[in-house]
Amino acid sequence: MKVYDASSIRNVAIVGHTGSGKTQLASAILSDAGMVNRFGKVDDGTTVTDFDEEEIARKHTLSASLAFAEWNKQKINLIDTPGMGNFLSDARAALQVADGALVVVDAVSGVMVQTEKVWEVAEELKLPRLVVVNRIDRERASLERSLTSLRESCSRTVIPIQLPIGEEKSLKGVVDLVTKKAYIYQTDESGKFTEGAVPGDMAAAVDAAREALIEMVAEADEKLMEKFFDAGTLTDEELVAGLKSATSAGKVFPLFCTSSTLNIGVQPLLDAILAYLPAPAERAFKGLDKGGAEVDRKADDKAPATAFVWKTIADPFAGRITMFRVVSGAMKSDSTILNKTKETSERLGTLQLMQGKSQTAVPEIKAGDLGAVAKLKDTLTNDTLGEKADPTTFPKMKFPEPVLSYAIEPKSRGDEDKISTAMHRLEEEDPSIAYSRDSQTKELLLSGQGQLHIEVTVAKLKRRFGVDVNLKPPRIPYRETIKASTEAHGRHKKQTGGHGQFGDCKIKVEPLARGADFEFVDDIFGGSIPRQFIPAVEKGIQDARTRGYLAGYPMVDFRVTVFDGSYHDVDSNELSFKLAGSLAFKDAMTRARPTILEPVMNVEVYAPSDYAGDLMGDLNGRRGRIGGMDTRGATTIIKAQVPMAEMLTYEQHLTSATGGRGSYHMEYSHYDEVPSHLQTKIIAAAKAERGQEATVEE
Ligand SMILES: Nc1nc2c(ncn2[C@@H]2O[C@H](COP(=O)(O)OP(=O)(O)OP(=O)(O)O)[C@@H](O)[C@H]2O)c(=O)[nH]1
Ligand SMILES: [Mg+2]
Repeated sequence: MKVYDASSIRNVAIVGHTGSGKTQLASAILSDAGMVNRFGKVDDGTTVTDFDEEEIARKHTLSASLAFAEWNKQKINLIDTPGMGNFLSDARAALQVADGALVVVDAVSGVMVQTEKVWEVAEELKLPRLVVVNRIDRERASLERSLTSLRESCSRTVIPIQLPIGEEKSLKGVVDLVTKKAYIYQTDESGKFTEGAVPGDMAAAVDAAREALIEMVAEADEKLMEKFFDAGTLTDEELVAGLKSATSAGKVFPLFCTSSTLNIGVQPLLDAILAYLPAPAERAFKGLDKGGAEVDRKADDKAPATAFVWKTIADPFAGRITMFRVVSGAMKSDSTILNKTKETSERLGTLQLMQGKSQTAVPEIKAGDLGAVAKLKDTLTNDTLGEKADPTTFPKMKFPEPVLSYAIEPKSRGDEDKISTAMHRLEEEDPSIAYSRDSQTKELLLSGQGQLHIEVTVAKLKRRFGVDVNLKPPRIPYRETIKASTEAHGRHKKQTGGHGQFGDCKIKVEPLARGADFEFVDDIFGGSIPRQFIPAVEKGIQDARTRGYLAGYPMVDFRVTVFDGSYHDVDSNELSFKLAGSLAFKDAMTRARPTILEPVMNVEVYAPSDYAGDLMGDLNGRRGRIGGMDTRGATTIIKAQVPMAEMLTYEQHLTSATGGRGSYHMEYSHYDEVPSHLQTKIIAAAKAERGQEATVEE
């Protein structure tokens, strides 16, 4: 295996909405570049990049994976990423270590919700992008509609540099607008093609599209603009050079047409990756100096060795696999390096290049390249590896906070300990999940980005670590609050033989605005309660409010003012005042009109417009408030606010209602009062649960 340097590598993240054909495209690339013997198919579970059993079974990418193609003596590193919303954090990580992206769009549905999300991330990272309109062989595919949606939602400067020859099933190949050549493909998925003249009936369309391309490129550069005005056009050399600099600068986004199942249009895309996307040598990587200021790190292999860890895989056999980008210098097998983040030393074993799951051992990996190593002891995702004298570290990627929790319990009792070890390994692999134990209910909680995310994590737990768990219905993080102000009294008095107990306080409770949480005010004048006992009163109220009043959920958004009380010289102590506080709280609740709050989510649903009416009806039935509707091409976007409790089954509903063509995104918005008839159910459920626990404890 040749060692590539920073000028002969391209690091490309393949991103886009689920089902757009990213994995299939990666497979066609690897096949056409001769990296694999057979053309792998997503539908047969034979691609290089979807190798995980769970991915094969579900026919979706669930985790980013790395492969490479050698093309014209250059190395193209491909990172295939998940397009489903639950797993998007891996696409973010991939974009972080790439120097360019292929944004893949389905030619039938155009831009979808995750297309926009990944586009935004690429924009933040100022990453050059090529757009691939894939699945152009499908019925109702349309370059024109896809382009319109791309221009509306992503950028005005997305510009075709190819046109497809033939439509839908009769797709034959593509015309390259730069060279004005036609590539006609064989129909046997071999990727073989012949080069020829532009078909006569396309001549006018090709001229017009080429004109538009030249104008767009000229617009991105003042000097070219002048030339364009003088000569009325650009030369081929000017066009190619202009396209390269405009693409590298993120000013223009060239668009390609492919069918990755029929293996059409792939080689021109590979040529374009080399021609228009920057090599690591041409693009600095952002680092931080000692004081935290941004510094540019060039991919210079003579500079001190440093690497950024963008992903960790929890393999039950190989142990931890650490995936990194060598930012500068070179990493060597069987050497020692520092983990700058943890300030520990790491022994590197044999460095590996990854081709999906298969690994090739290499003696060194140079600046700009992506590689992996197994069995590091302390190193995790987001860490910087480097040399002692070099102060640079790399900024940490942010992972999304979990939005949904399920309680899990092991099927066999002996697995309790195993669960926590395995879950910690999986948390290392996927920082967007969280594992904890509920301090109130003692349940084990698994939190993630959505139901599918949780299910996949549970499947990994079983398959990789042999731990089988039951998923219990997710818990909604309800809260309680009050609707009325009142005054209340709590007195704790006990006389038993010697020392007695005495605490007494009067409080006022009043509702506060939503989101204000809890306030405690000490309004005691004249020493009716001695200073040292006020914190005890507060503690008593705090404990009582976190246990809730109606259904055991923490009480929020209210103020308690303690304004009077009395004490006994001998019998008063902290415990007595704590109990008095808690009694006063309970007394207050009988008049303060306590109520239950539930989280409400902002929901955006994307689906073909034919389904809009039904989907809105369904959202109404879920107590949703429709906030607006938007159409983009053939897609309708519905915005609504829906209680979280009603959204737990939404994923399955949307999939079956739209035949898998709809998708949605949701995030937390605010807390709102639960309608009273539902409160009764929540209270009954809480009682039943507590009753059950009581019998278990007996
Ligand atoms: N007709 C047609 N089908 C395609 C094409 N590319 C992919 N497909 C099919 O579309 C489905 C999804 O393809 P994938 O490559 O798994 O899509 P993906 O973008 O990787 O999806 P995620 O991994 O979920 O993000 C599979 O059934 C593919 O066979 C294409 O160009 N034409
Ligand atoms: Mg995929």
